[in-house]
Amino acid sequence: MTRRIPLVGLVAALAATLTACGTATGSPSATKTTTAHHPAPVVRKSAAAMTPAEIDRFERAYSYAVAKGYFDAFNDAHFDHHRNRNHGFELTSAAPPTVMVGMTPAWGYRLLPWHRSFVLEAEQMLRAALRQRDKEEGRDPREADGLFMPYWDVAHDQAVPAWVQAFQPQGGTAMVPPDVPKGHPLYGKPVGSRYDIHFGRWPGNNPAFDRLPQPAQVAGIIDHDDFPAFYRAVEAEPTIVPSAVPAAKQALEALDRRFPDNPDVQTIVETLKRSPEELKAAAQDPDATMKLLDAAFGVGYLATAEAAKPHPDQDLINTVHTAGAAIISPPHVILHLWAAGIDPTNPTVRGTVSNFNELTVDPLFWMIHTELDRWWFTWEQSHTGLPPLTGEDKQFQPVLSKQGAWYGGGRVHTLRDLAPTQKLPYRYDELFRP
Ligand SMILES: [Cu+2]
Repeated sequence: MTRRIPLVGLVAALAATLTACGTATGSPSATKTTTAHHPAPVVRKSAAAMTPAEIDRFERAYSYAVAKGYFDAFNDAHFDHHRNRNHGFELTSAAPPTVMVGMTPAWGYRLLPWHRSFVLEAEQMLRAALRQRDKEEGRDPREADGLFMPYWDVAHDQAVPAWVQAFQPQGGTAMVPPDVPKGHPLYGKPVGSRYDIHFGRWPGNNPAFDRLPQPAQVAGIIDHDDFPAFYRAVEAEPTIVPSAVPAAKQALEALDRRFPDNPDVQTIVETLKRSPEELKAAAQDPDATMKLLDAAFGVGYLATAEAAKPHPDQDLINTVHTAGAAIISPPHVILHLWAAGIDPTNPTVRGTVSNFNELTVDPLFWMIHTELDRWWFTWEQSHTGLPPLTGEDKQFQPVLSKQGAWYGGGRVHTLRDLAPTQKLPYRYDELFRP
């Protein structure tokens, strides 16, 4: 059972957060109130609020780690969904992308704790990488102690922060995934063989996914009472925008005339006939969610493919856009697809952060997941529910011990380490506020 924490608990949690912030910035009054037996938690900041020195430190660590191939093990871990059971839904490499569904509900409930442990491993690895680089370059390696993974405050920024967009680290390898479409540079290479990642990021350039979540929408997600409902709002539950439905229906009729018998168009038409209650019920059924997401990708791809033509039919693109405006996909997939975008010259090539086999070399991947983690962190300040996991599903080892040993990581994280937030070695500079 989940219940709201009484106000006193909330105030205490907020006070702890504020204390942590004060400590990190060196405020002497805050230092006095820090308990002696815990090192001060690292404070993760919004990427858009980082100082030039913090950005420089992060970029030096990150570009070095990518060039050295230190993210290769992270790429492979993220891609190995059978070992990690780390998503309720993930994307294939096909064009249009299709959805793979986790084999049990636990795969979905593991999304947030698994990525929480994954970011912790990455932070630890980046600190070790920076110490290495600092020693090579004769700098003071102690600067690495304060390195943190920033978050992308996507609802307020409504764009990729400028320094992040300019930062596109080169290097790293990944495994060739199945389902690579014809026309893609990896098409025909043996599945599982390694290739050098060609970094790509075209934020906003995906006609089907060109709207980011708004602050009020995120606040609504954080308002869900129990963990499963909160999780589904993050990863599984589409939202209908009633004001956009009439125009969307007209647009779908036009698409239906132009592409008769297109099953994806039919699926969206049927979905728009449903009530919000019916949609909520459907979101509990992974197969129904998969069908809807696949249909949204399929309809969206009508515009994607059109946009890549030498003389695109702007009318068709607009019609797809209007049809899509009535259904908002869950934010997890939107953040990946919006940030990655699509290569304007080749619609089969999506940006790095939407390819589940290679996305860890893009710092935006981590900033997306620290943002989702911040939503969960915020939710946890006023709710007591834990992910409903049992047995082995309560353990998370994103990086194997032999791969993580060099940076002191690769350990098993338990759900008790990861939630609730009190035992975490980090805080956020701010909880999510609409
Ligand atoms: Cu992921």
